[in-house]
Order: sequence, then C-alpha cells, then structure tokens
Amino acid sequence: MINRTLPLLAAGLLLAMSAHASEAEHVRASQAWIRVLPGDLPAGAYVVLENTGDQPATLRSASSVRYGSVMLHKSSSEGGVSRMAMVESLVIPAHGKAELAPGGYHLMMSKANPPVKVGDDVKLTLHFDDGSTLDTRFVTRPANATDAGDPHQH
Ligand SMILES: [Cu+2]
Repeated sequence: MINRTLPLLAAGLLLAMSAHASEAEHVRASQAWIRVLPGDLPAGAYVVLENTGDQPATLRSASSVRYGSVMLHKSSSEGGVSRMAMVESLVIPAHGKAELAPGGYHLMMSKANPPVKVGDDVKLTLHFDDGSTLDTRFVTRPANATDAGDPHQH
C-alpha cells in the first residue's frame, strides 16, 4: 500500500507545484524593519507583505542566520492588558496585503549571535506554505521607533 501510493503522491505534488508559480514569487515585502532592544531582549520585526497573485499566500515562518530563534506572534490588547500569542500562519489575501506592525502581527526574534546593533542590515528568509522562500533585507531601528516610515528617505 505504502509503496504504491507514495510515488503517486510525490508525482501529484510535483504536478501541483509546476502548475502554479510559487507563493513567494507573488509576494512583495516593503518597509521591513527590526526594533532592536537593549541586552538580550527579543527584537520585533515588522514588514508589509503584498500579494500580487490570484491565490492567497500563507506565511508560515521566518528564519535568519543572525537570530537563533524567530517566531510568528500576534500582539493584542484586552482591557488595557497587552499580550502576545504564537500564531501558526498569516494569510496574505490574493491581490491584498498583510501587515506586520507594532501592536499586531510581528516576528519575535531572540538569541542574536553576534548581537544586532542599530544600523545593521539583517536578512530574514520568509517561508511560505508551499515551501517557497523570500529573502528580505530588514533595517534595524532603535527601541523608541514606532513605525516604519521609510528609512531610505532620511
Ligand atoms: Cu512577540
């Protein structure tokens, strides 16, 4: 049973993958930045993801050689208390966008090695549901930064 179905399954997956362009190919990342906090405190990463494709794209995770741990989180505020929860994925609707921003979705990064300083450029690799990836350059900003602005205009 297993011997017969596995090759068929693999062939089906290959067919499905070649029929559509990958999710990452349709996603544009902009305003990517990291809020660097002092010491070993985890840093939040924020980015606007735009999906130019006809199918939704699903962000699953991210990774970086500079951080030992990168997690997808969502902040929320209930009765004046702000909290964070891990989330499994973030859907970027077809011809729509999803925003990772302070107070909402963000990537929470810790175990920086070597430590990341304000002014460093950090490359993150965004991983999508279909296995495709998007390398994105994030600029680092100080703890008191509140939104992305456009760092290239200053
Ligand atoms: Cu977090």
